[in-house]
Amino acid sequence: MPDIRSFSNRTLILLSNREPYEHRHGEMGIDVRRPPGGLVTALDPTMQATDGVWVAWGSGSADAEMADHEGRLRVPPGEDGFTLRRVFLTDAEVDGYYMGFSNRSLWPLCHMLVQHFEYRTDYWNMYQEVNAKFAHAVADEVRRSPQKPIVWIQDYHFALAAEMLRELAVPALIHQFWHIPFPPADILRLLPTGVDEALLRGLLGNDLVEFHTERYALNFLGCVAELVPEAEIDADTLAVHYDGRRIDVGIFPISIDVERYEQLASTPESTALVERLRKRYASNGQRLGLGVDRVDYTKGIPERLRALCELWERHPEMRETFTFLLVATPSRSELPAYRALEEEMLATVIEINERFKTETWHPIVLVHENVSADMLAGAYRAADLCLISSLQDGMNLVAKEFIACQTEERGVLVLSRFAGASEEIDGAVLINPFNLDGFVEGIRRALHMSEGERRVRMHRMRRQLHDRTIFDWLAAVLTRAQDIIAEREPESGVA
Ligand code: GDG
Repeated sequence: MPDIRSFSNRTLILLSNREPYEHRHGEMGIDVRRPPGGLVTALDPTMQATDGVWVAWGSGSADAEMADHEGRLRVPPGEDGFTLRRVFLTDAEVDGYYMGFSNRSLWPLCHMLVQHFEYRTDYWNMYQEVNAKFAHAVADEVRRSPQKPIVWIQDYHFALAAEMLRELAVPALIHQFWHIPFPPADILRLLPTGVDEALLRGLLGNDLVEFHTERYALNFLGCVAELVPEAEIDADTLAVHYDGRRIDVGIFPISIDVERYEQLASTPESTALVERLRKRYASNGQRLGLGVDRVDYTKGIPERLRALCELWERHPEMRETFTFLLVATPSRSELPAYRALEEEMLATVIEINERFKTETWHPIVLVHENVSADMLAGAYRAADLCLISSLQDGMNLVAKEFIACQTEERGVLVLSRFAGASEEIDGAVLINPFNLDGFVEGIRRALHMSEGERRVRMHRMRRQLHDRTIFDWLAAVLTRAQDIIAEREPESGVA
């Protein structure tokens, strides 16, 4: 757990697009939903201990009626932990800021998948307006705060918020975690001239900008060096001198709540699933492979299906002995590129199954829906192999969840070298999803790996993961923020 004692004279004000609790009208009245993901769980204790404020988009159908006239309410529901400040958006704002600039422009650009990049001036205008709207809500919370706050911005939805907060003269340390890759300047420059620079200046409003890997941090510094003429880069200490200030750039690979996944993998429900899956697909020398993704073009799902198809084509002995379970969760289906990908995936799965199926066996078992966390954990534990084929991926938490759930240490992680996780995890079989032959060989190698080698690799990865949980990540980020305050305000007594 992060050491937050020395933090107790600061309020943590967090800004993210997704809210930690969402109220929706359900059949039985109003339901509250907590989005899946470790960030909310990890932050809850810190938010409560610092009496923090979480500012986020109020996206639920019953969100407004559960909050006061300023969009504020106390959460967790029924408890008096911290304040959630909901910012409500019009349909036009959601279209332009979220669907538009965030997900059609920045998401593909940062993942360097330029064929999906779309820019429209109205997306950009709305992104600026909505960033300003959130910045005003954060500034208001800073003003209300009885003690000096720390503002922590999450992700690419808010590239402009830090600079806007600075213009509003908000007296707080401001830092931002960027969850996705940061592209090199040649890619960022696909934005219209001036928009690329405006994004960088927006991020330079922070006191500290955090990335998962050194590669993304260096890309960011490279972009600043090329596109913000008066900024001075200090590549040795990873810092930028700009506008009379020093902006630190930090490397903080995110992780998961490891113990929670271990526990999830041994609930009675998941244990029953493990037994069912192993009996059906992984007994008598058969093997079970697994993929878990949101259906997103960054995850390399067609590339993975192509490699699997080639494996069964070139190595007929793998037919009936190797089955692949594909858990593909619908995502962003309002966007045409995601609908097209979904159709392609469904058609390819049918094609592969038609081509290789026998009377008793289908090569791919597709689960095309959101599954519960303990079912997911059971699948991770049952699998002999987990295949991650991202074309680009900030970190990829599936890799870490698989490792956490592999309590029997039998499985092999086959991991794209374009996932941030590949720069941290030591023990996976690395593949390049753009190299079909190498990808097929990687899967074969994993399937033929001796039990001893599998165990040694998985044991090593599990040990590493235990030393780097999401709580260690949070502690490292918050400690760095406190160190910066202590350097700048020695009288604050923070350190
Ligand atoms: C972004 C960055 C970075 C998926 N299907 C189900 C389900 N999931 C969960 C997984 C995992 C999460 O969704 C996906 O996390 P990833 O890290 O793989 O990817 P993004 O959603 O793209 O996240 C990424 C991350 O931010 C954190 O910084 O690692 O690179 O792109 O936790 O388990 N969960 C459940 N049912 C499903 O069907 N319960």
